[in-house]
Amino acid sequence: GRFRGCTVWFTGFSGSGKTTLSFALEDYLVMRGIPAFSLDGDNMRFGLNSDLGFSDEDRQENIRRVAEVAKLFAESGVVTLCSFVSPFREDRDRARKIHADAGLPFFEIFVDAPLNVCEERDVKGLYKKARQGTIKNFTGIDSPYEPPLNPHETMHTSQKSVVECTQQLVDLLVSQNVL
Ligand code: GGZ
Repeated sequence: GRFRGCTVWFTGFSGSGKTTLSFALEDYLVMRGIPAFSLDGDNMRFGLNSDLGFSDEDRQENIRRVAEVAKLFAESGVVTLCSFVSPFREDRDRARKIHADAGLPFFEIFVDAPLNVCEERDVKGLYKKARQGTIKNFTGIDSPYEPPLNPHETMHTSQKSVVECTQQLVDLLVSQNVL
């Protein structure tokens, strides 16, 4: 088949649904024989980036390393799905540039669930801890989030099902000649 390597970059609050969408899209692609792989905090922050925390500087370095790894995956022909809060525009722009310089497509997806919805979900109980002050620098509570100004797609995960969101992403990849 033809070359499809690219990176789909999901950004949004903790609990917004980034990883859920990434896994759903990965399943969809792999079932159709298209190599796809998900990178997120769970497989990056415990290994390669285990030396990094959540200060602005550490997040910047986290995103830089992830972007370099994603570039390599994409270069190898994989549809690389990155789910990171990635709260800073500058860091996401740098990730895009790393791909652009290598001639690889990069799609920024804003996973846009309102903070109060993410906080109500509180899957890991982290918002509660952030409100209590047990966790510091939590995005949306005491650390900023800069929404994308011009994302390729915005996913309203509080209003749409996972299936609907996945279809929206597939439509994007088709329109961008990845699929
Ligand atoms: C934000 C935090 C924090 C702080 C721990 N702020 O819902 P999760 O648990 O699984 O996703 C969050 C994840 C964020 O890691 P990232 O690598 O995506 O962050 S960044 O892109 O900003 O570097 C959350 C958990 O780690 N977590 N502490 N203080 N999220």
